[in-house]
Amino acid sequence: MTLLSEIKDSAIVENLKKRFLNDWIFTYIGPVLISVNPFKPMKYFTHKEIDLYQGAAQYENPPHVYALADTMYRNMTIDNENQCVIISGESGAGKTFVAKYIMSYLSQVSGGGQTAQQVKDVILQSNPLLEAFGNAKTVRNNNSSRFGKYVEILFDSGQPVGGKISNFLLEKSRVVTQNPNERGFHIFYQFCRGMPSEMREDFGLTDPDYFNYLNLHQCYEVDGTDDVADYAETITAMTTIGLIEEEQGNIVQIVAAILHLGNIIFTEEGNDKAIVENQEWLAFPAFLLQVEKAQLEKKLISRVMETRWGSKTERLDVTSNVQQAETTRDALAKGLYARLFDYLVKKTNEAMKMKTKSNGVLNLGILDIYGFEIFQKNGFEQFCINFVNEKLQQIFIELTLKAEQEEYVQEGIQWTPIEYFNNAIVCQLIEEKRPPGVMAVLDDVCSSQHGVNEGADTNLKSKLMENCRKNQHFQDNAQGFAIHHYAGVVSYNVEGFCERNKDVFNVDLIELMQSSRCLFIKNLFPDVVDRSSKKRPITAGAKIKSQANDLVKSLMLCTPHYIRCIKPNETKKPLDWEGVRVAHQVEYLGLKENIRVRRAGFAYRRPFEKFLHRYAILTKDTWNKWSGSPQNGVLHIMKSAKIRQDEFQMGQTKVFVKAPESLFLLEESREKQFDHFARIIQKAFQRYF
Ligand code: AD9
Ligand code: MG
Repeated sequence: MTLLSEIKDSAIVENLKKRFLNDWIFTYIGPVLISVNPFKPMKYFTHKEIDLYQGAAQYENPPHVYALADTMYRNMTIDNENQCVIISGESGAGKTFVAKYIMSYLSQVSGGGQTAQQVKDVILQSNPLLEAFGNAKTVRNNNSSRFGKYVEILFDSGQPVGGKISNFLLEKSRVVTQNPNERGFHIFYQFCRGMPSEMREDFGLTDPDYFNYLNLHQCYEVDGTDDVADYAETITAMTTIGLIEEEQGNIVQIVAAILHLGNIIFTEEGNDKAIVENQEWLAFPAFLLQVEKAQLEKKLISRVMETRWGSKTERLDVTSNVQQAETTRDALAKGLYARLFDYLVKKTNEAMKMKTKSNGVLNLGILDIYGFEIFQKNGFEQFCINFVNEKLQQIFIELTLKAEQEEYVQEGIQWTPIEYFNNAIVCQLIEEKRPPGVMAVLDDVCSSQHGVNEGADTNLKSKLMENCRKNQHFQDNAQGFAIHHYAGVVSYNVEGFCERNKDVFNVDLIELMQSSRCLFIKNLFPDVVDRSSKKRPITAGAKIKSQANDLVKSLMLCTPHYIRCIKPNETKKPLDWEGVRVAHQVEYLGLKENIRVRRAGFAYRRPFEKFLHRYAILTKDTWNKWSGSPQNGVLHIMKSAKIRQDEFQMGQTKVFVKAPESLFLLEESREKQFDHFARIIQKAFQRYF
């Protein structure tokens, strides 16, 4: 890309198109990898390519995700630095696919014994397991990640010794409802269809259309997905991460219980009071959850209120109306599912926990989150998803566009600044405390609410108008508000924002689950129930904000790599190129600015000391005995390696090299020199023995 004769969006799109239609899905902008979703299997992911890319310099082979994975792995082992790769792009652009290629590459090139093999198996198998429970068909993507994850692999001397997965905000509302043409999480269909029939009977699992949580829009099939085959894969994955048969049974039990909860329907008895329409519906979910049927009923249709008279506290059962009972039922289903998901992540982490302590451990992180989304109707979940994407774009801008240019100025390198859109202003609009951004206003409205408050969302809308309208990226509209995100304008419908943000799993439901005779279920709810506590539980918005900021902090401690995924069409078909869609992505991903900074700038920079340390072997004068300043040492090496004067510049503390070719030249000379030494040593060795 940096060699294009003219750097403008249309030329970038044209270049990507040519490559795409010739089956080249990868392209570089310097070290940044662009990946265009081919929507068909490509033939260059075999053992041959693994061999080809292993240890090869970037320029030797066509662009490939294996090359990026190899660079990360080598940087880590050679420079002793933690590495991370940030994979971004909109929903369906191929992030999860590319993340899996990286994991498989690393697992194949890194050696190790039994422990390493165990870590690799768990990491690879965590993919089908967490995808079964955390992915679903959406209109954008048939296998859309509905949670974010950061997978860290720990290495000691280049061998995997452990791993850790951090998960972010699962879209749990999908358990109870979906948009038209979308499904719930894959696992529901896998269990209903793939399980042996006698087992299915035990859990009351039948066709998905029997369950209210799945039959809302009658969407059951997904192109290219075989729920029966995937069921077998999920079971294998569970076994690999160490879930024994009994635990697997408990998991099925919970998933089935959730589906049966959804079939409990309420009706009004008069006086705005909900009752369960048919008592028979209660028995089976109560059995699966191992709780008393009467208790389940009571907790669904009433709630405990406490009133205080002086030092005395009185507990009162208050009946719910139909809508409140439905909300409670759905809250139980969502809460159970979310806890089950966290449990699976916890078990996966336990299975790849480092066994022995070591000081030399380095980590390599792979970030694959849900991509930027615009639907017809966008709710609280889209708001959170798009916020996290906004934060990742911010890291990219900070590190590749801003920091790079600032460094040139700091180091006194000649430089003409390049303009770019900095989305910090959008992040502020969402997460700033003062003046309050959308999240702060939302938390404020939620905290002033007591119990179920029907006008909360409307109140939110007017409060947002009051506080945020000065920001030019904020707009008011009929259903709620719109945000001008870096990737486009998204209209959010405020309906349900307050309830989803409060995310209360009420104390009554926790007590109910703690009364379960099934230890597995009981253990999912270790919460200490304190009704008198005035402390408000953390809101979903506050949680995702702090998770996103923690994530940014850990990413900033690593040497970052970037993959920018592009979705070529909406049809999900191979060789279909929608130029306008691609142009939009090229624009908002900032590829043009990225190329400009890259081309006008320097491909490589290193502090003088580090450079000298690495290339001292190239000259007799510098090898082991350089007594001059590191800066002069660098100049001496450059001169003897015949790197042209206009190919590099000396800054205050670092040397900047323009084109990667000069660097490759240095690397090659270094390798030759090593070979030369190796031969001398070998000869000496032979002579001696
Ligand atoms: V989301 O934000 O999780 O909704 P992703 O993760 O960006 O999204 P994903 O990797 O799931 O997208 O890719 C979507 C689909 O495109 C996959 O299920 C494949 O069918 C297809 N795909 C993506 N990348 C490749 C590839 N390199 N080769 C073949 C691919 N097919
Ligand atoms: Mg994904």
